[in-house]
Amino acid sequence: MATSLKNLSDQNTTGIADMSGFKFGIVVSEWNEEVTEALYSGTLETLLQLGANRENIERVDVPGSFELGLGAQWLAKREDIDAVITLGCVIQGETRHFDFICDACANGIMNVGLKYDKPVIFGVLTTNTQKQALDRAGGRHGNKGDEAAATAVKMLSIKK
Ligand code: DLZ
Repeated sequence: MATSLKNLSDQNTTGIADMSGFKFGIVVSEWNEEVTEALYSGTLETLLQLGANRENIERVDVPGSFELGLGAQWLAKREDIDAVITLGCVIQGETRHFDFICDACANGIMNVGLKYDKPVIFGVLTTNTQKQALDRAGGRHGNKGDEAAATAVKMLSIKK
């Protein structure tokens, strides 16, 4: 389903487990900072709303979305971290850079989750314009950060 048909902040979280004892790592890309900071705000707020403790949420910043996989690995390999959420925003430019960054970023993030057997969530917007990104970072299509947080919580609940 296209995001334009679904509000990213509308998540069904019925039946989720108690999150107070779980530790979350959040990796934030500095590129397109206005967008990624809005994603971070949504992620943090939603994790707290769903029962996570503030002291159990740790943030790591990386330069760009290409580096999200490695940042996620640094957190996922730690025994005390239960789930990692990656937040980034890649906007289409004039060259093929977009494709390479998106491919590497998505594959890197998925591989970390499979390698460490932990939820590693893809909270990355890949859009044609900055407006489309802002629409999905707290704008008219909700906030992908909310979706990413809810997904981490759902995956931990399933695993439990
Ligand atoms: C270089 C680059 C470009 C052109 N665009 C973006 C972008 O839209 N979003 C993003 O997160 N990062 C971008 N980057 C930076 C790359 O992710 C990466 O940090 C650099 O290529 C260095 O490895």
